Amino acid sequence: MKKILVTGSRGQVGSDLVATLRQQYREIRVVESGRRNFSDTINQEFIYEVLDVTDSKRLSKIIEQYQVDTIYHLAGVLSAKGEQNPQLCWNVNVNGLRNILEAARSYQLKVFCPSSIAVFGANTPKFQTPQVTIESPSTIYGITKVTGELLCQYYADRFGVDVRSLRFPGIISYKTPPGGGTTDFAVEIFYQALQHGHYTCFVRPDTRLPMIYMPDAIAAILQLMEVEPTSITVRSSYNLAAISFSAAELVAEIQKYFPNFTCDYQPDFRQAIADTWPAVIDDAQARQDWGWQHSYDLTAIVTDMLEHLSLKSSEFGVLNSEFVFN
Ligand code: AKB
Repeated sequence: MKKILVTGSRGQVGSDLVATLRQQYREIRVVESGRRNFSDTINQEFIYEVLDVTDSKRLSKIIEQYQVDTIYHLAGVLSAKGEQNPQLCWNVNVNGLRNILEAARSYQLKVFCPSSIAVFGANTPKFQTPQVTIESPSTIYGITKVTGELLCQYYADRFGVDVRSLRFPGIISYKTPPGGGTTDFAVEIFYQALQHGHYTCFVRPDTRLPMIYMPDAIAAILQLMEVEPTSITVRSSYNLAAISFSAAELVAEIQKYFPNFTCDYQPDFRQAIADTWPAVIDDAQARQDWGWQHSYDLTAIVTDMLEHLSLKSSEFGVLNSEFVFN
């Protein structure tokens, strides 16, 4: 039986990944973990452990207790929150990852850890951004992700650690909202459309960024983790693309369902971050090495998001009855 530890398991990616792992694989034991204590994890069949990934002793204890063989390391601080607390961002993203890789070396674990399009910067080609190119991030988050990629490469080359990674674009999902990212507008907009029929967007309408829908992101993680090690030619992190759209194009797509939905634009500090990121990513290497392909385009994402958020609208309250999706 496989024993999987997921760090940051109640975050945006973690909550979807854990659900999919439990659904798709019968012969596994998933140990969830995160910094916070959740009351719903007491007295239930699922295992949840409080874990701050900067605490290497606690990490080792959990690995030994559950005889973990694989880690999906999703705990991290995103770009916007990172700018508000650069020290925390470095500590969690770099020291946390180093602890995971050290544990992987000692206990011979397989590891997945996410990188980001934030490794790129203003000097990187903005369109068809290649797998290997200039990485000149201007955010502390981007700097931690470049460092993380180099650490992954080093641990793979020097110690033979089987670590695999993806450079995620913005991830859109309905289960758990993201927290503290620059691409969060592409999720917030759906909640605001349903609740208020209006959204004030923190980036300009022409801001075009690479994005992916959660089911595609989860499929990419699981596909990458299942492929034979010999097929993997990139140990730093694979470029991963699905679609790219501007904020205005997203608004127009939502307006196809809700013609009265309005959006105004008040760019804040996150605009400067978005301006340094690529608009369109070239992920040919991932497609070639392990057959990556995405399923959801913008229309499919908007339809699915509105459908699912309408179903759970009682949780966050749809204020405007005109904005009921059916
Ligand atoms: C963020 O906006 O910080 C993240 C990312 C692209 O890494 N979603």
